[in-house]
Order: sequence, then structure tokens, then C-alpha cells
Amino acid sequence: MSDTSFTPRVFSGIQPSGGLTLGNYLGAIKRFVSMQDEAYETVYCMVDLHAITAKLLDPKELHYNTRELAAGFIASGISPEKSILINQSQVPEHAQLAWIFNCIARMGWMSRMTQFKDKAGKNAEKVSLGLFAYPALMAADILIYHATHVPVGDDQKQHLELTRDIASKFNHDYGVDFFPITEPVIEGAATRVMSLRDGSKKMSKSDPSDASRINMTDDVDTIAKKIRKAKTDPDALPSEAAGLEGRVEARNLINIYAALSEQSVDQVLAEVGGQQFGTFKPLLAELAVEKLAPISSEMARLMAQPDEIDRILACGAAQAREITAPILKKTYDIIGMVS
Ligand code: AQP
Repeated sequence: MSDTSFTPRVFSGIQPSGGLTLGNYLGAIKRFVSMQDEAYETVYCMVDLHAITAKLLDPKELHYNTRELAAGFIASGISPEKSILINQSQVPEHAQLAWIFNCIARMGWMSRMTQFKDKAGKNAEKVSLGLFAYPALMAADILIYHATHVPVGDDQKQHLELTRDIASKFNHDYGVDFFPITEPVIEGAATRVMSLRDGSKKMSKSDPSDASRINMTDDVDTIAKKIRKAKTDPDALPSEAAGLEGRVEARNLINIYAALSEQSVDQVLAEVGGQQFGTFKPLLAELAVEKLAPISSEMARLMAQPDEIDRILACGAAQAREITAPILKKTYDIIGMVS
């Protein structure tokens, strides 16, 4: 089934489950910003309903995180003039469609989700039903806009495959061509930024070790210190990408440098190959500060105007509902709900 009849529309979101990390910025937000100037309508979302699936947050913390994330989006270059910017809970059709998708998705599909297995760990009996159902809500977030493209980091690939499966099953079961088969957009030099303390783990806002990540709000000294202390190996950097084989920490730092400087890995290695980490790390820290400091100072300026952030989100929700309400209504009609 082709999605050519659908308006080219981008949807993506980030959880306000903590502060924004460099992983979120390089894996997702940078691409969100560039897609605004391509031939798409763009909708970007603080997925606050997702943020309570792993654990219930302190209400004040969730409230703060949501505004801070909105500030991070805007400070990174997402313009409320070009994109619809929302927090998920202000657009109720996301959760309403998620219920339908809970009835479309199969237990077997959901049980195969690696993010659930990773987050639940040995505790699967004790985690919330919401954590298990998370990917069905994510599918609803996307499909309630009939989004055709979703920019994400590499870790979300499996959830996007599930979104495609849900859309196909709905279309097949009801004999319609109603939901698009969404395309993932996983691009750039750093689609999976790894922890600075353990190159086998993803950089994550909920990692208990703050030293494992760069937060978008970290100050200059903190960024430099975290990079200086980042785990590496004793060898010099190679001059070609093949030399990074089996060196996960080295690869991670090079990928971060490439993404921040908008070069390929080969271009970076042509410049820094042969250097020891003692020489390379200060270069990386300088680049990270140059790129991130303007964003964090703009975030601080925006956070001093919370009413303006709330106004932007309320306005975004009203615009969003012009898209989502008719799609939900049509979904209910297809299913046979009396209205
Ligand atoms: N380390 C990463 N590298 C590249 N991309 C990443 N993303 C997250 N971490 C990395 C991308 O950021 C978007 C939003 O992710 P999210 O916050 O909704 O959920 P997540 O993937 O579970 O991110 P975290 O930081 O690990 O959050 P917690 O700790 O709360 O679970 C997605 O596009 C994701 O791919």
C-alpha cells in the first residue's frame, strides 16, 4: 500500500522524563529543525503521557520538565511559526486513538519490544501496564496526524516498525486505506549516541549517572569535565573508519564530533587521526561548548517566561486538534461507533 495520497507530514516527540541530552539533540532534534524547511508540515511534541510510564514523576518535576523541553525545542531552532509545537496531554485524540490501537496490536508483537525488555529488566511483573502499552500510544501519536515521516534516533526503529504493522492491520481488518505506512527517518552521524561511561549503553536522560551524559543545560566547565573523564582506550585515533572497529568508546566520541561539526566520520578522522585522546578530547569539548552554549543560554532566557511557553503550547494544541479531531472521528466511523 502506498502513502502517496497523504499530505507529507512529519511527527516526532521526546519524553519530558528528565533534562534533554546530547543524544536527544543529535539523534532527533537536529533533524526536526532541518525538516521544517523541507516540503513537510511538521508537528513536534513533548510526550508527557509517555513520561509517566517508567515511573510516576513528581508533578512539579513533570511540569518543569515539559516547559524546559519546550524551551529546548525552541532554543534549538524549532519555530512555532513553522511547526506545530504541543504537549501530548493537551491533544486528547492521541490517547483516544491509543485505546483503539491497544485493540489492534497483538500481545505477541508487544512482547517482542526490546525497549520494554530493557526497561522492565527482571522486574516485568512489577512495571506498569503503561510501559508495556507505550508503543501503541506512540503509534497513535504518529497516526493521529496521518504522519508520513518520523525522524528518530536508532533506538526507536522497532517501535516504528510496530507503528507500520498497526496501520497495516487496521487498514486490512477494516478494508480501508486510511492510515499511512509511515517512513522512519534515521539519519546523521550520531543516530545512537552512547553513554560517556560505558560505550555499550545508550546515552539516556534516566541513567542514574549524570557523568554518563551531556545535558543541554550543562555549563561550560561541566561539559569539558565530562568529556575529559569520558571512558576511552589507550590507543591513538585511527585515520580511517575501519580502525574504529571494536573501539566503541572511540567511535562514540568521533561520531559526536562528526555530528556536531556536520562532517562525515572519514572527514573527521582525516583531521584527527593519529592524535591521542589527551589532544582530541579538548577539541571535542571546545566544539561541544561552541554548539551547545548558545542553546542552553536561550533555554534559560525562555524559561524565565513560562507564560509565553504555555501560550505557544496552547496555540499548538488548538492547531493540532484541527488535524486530529477529524481523523479520530473518521476512525470511529470506520469502526462503527455511534456519534
Ligand atoms: N542516545 C541517543 N542517541 C540518539 N538518539 C537518541 N534519542 C534518545 N536517546 C538517544 C532519540 O531522542 C528521541 C526522544 O527519545 P525519548 O526521550 O522520547 O525516549 P528515549 O529514546 O527512551 O530517550 P532517553 O533519553 O533514553 O529517555 P529515558 O531515559 O526517559 O528513557 C527519540 O527519537 C530517540 O530515538
